[in-house]
Amino acid sequence: MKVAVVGATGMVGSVMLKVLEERNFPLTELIPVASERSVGKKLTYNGKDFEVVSLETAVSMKPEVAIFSAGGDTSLEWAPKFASAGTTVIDNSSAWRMNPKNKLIIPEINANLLSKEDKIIANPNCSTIQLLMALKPLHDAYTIKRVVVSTYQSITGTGVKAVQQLENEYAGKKEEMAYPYPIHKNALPHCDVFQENGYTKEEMKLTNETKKILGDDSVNVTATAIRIPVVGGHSESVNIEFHKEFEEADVRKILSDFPGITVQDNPELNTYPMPIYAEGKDDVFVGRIRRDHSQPNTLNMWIVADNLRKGAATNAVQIAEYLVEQKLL
Ligand code: A2P
Ligand code: 11C
Repeated sequence: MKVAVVGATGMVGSVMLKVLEERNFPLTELIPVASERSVGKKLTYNGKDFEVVSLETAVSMKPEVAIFSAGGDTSLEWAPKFASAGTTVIDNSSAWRMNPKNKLIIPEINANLLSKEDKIIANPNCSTIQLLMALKPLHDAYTIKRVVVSTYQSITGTGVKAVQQLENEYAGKKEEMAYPYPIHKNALPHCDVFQENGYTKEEMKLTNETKKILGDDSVNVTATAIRIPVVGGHSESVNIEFHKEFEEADVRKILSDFPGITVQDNPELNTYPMPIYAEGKDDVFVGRIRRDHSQPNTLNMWIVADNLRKGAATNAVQIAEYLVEQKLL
């Protein structure tokens, strides 16, 4: 199978190559794609060198699958061109997520919606994926009424430029900045751009993508997204109000039984999820599970995952694996 990775030289793209390799994806030819400035550059995959090509060349090579992580504008312009050439696109940008014609997929939750007709499939936002992995089994059991989430997001979510900004700040260098303020020793209540309603785009992704993935507009989500000087993963403090009553022990069991979730929760031993543990792992880690004593049927918890893995590359590769397994390509 020919697989194109669009944005292969980027933060998420390089993890995609690693994940495809680790999971032994049935790939016969890798087509790494990036901007014109990277064409000709060599990338190593499974010990072999592959040359970066342009988008135009990649379309003409008619790959079976193209996994995109090169920004929304590139996806908007190029995903339809690949789709017209018969390629199934799995897109990691926000370009197609809320389009009613495109499916928004987390394989553990709703891969069953996919069919051969889906030529541009959307990968949800990283902070949405890890949230939904924990919400879905609890929604099935207790019906969620409202979620209040605050995120603590890794700078890797912004891309290479943000990692460079932090390194420049460590070195005391004044160079081009990815953020409007220093990120070293700071916390920015600002992920992605501000919208007219006072929320950022990242915050509204958490609200809108949740409703679409659960297929339930009655689930209310209000979010505050914060950027912190961390690499390795996004963390989320989550307060969930249910329609039905729950027992804490049952919540732990439901979460532990869900594929892709690891419960790390033992306050006596200071065991709880942290980005330094989640980094490089594919699971979503859940801890600090406790009843909210301030109102009925409400739960608090803390969710951490590697935003470049389950939040992006791993989820996209899992979609591709599902398409292969179910013969949907
Ligand atoms: P390049 O390395 O040539 O700039 P990140 O999110 O880490 O910044 O990475 C973005 C990825 O998307 C990189 O691989 C980058 O390639 C690629 N990219 C950015 N703009 C384009 C474009 N217009 N066409 C193709 N690839 C692009
Ligand atoms: C962040 N969630 O950490 C973003 C990165 O819509 O796919 C990915 C943006 C997106 O800032």
